[in-house]
Amino acid sequence: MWWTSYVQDRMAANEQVNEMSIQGLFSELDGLEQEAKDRASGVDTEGELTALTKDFLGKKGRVQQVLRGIGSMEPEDRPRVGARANEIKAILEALFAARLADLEQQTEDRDLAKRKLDLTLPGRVPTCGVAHPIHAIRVEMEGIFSRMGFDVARGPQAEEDFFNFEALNFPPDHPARDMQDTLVIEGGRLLRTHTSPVQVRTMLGYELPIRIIAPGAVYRRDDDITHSPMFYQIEGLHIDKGVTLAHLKGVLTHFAQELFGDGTGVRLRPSFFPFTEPSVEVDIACIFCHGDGCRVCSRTGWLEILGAGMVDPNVLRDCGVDPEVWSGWAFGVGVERVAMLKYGIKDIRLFYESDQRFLSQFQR
Ligand code: 2NM
Repeated sequence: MWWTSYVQDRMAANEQVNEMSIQGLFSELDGLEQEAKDRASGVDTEGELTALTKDFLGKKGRVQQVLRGIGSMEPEDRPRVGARANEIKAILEALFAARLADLEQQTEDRDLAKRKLDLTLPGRVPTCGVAHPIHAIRVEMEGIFSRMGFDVARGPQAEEDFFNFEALNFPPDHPARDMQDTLVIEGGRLLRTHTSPVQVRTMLGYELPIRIIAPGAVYRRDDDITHSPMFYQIEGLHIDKGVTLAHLKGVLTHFAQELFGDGTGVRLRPSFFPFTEPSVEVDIACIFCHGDGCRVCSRTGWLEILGAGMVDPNVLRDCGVDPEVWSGWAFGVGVERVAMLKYGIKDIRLFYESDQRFLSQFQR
């Protein structure tokens, strides 16, 4: 029939038109992809990229417009075009995301380049000051005696001969009184050679009984690796009725064991001081070889750490204390010597040189 071939012709023609417009659509989509790529690489700011993204992928964007046209296509053509449009959408999403990451990195790089402060550097650890080892040991020793009931007494470092020597039973010709050994200053005073004058002042000025320690700087004409012209001492004085050498040994044993550890051996040896009778040297069992004998203790197994004794009745009398009623003992210990033994320091001068490399090792 005439119309049959007409309809067939029309249908074929329609299909051809259809195929042509679909091809047009594909090349339009290809163009879209290329254009998006070109424009994305030309974008300089995040704001421009946001606008570009909206232009291509937004609700009314170019890709969406293509997808909207799908409704008017033949049903069998829709999937092909839809799939291609979605593929381009995914490509563009990835493209824009990558470009955004680039721009963000660029912004951060520019920002860092402008900075004088580098906030990525590790912080400086604040250094904390430490107590000087001599101070720390002195505080430790003061603590031991104060827990045993001793008060801390102080006195002048520029002393009178009377308090430093005369009242302490030093005969006028005693070698320590020689100007060669004692540092003498203007105005008829001397620099105290021990803190005993503090004990004298306490006996003269305070009620009995007495239980004190006198820590502080003392001065002697001495200068080598174990002696310094200025050093620190702690002296102790205990006066009461019925006080004996046994109390002295008990107190000093407790002191030595607190400082050097439980079980540290202590022994007394006879000695001589002008202000005590009897006088003793107090040794501790060598903290390095524990009594076996080593270089530090000269193979004796013992280390001398302090001097002590029963206060001489002449001293008590000169200081206004009746030796028929009262008795007492005294001791003196060098702070540097204890610190040198405890920390194994060979040269006393290290304590006074303020070298941070030395001092910072005493962080507690
Ligand atoms: C020492 C050794 C022995 C001592 C004596 C006195 C005083 F004032 F009571 F007589 N004060 N310190 C004394 C005794 C000091 O130092 C090695």
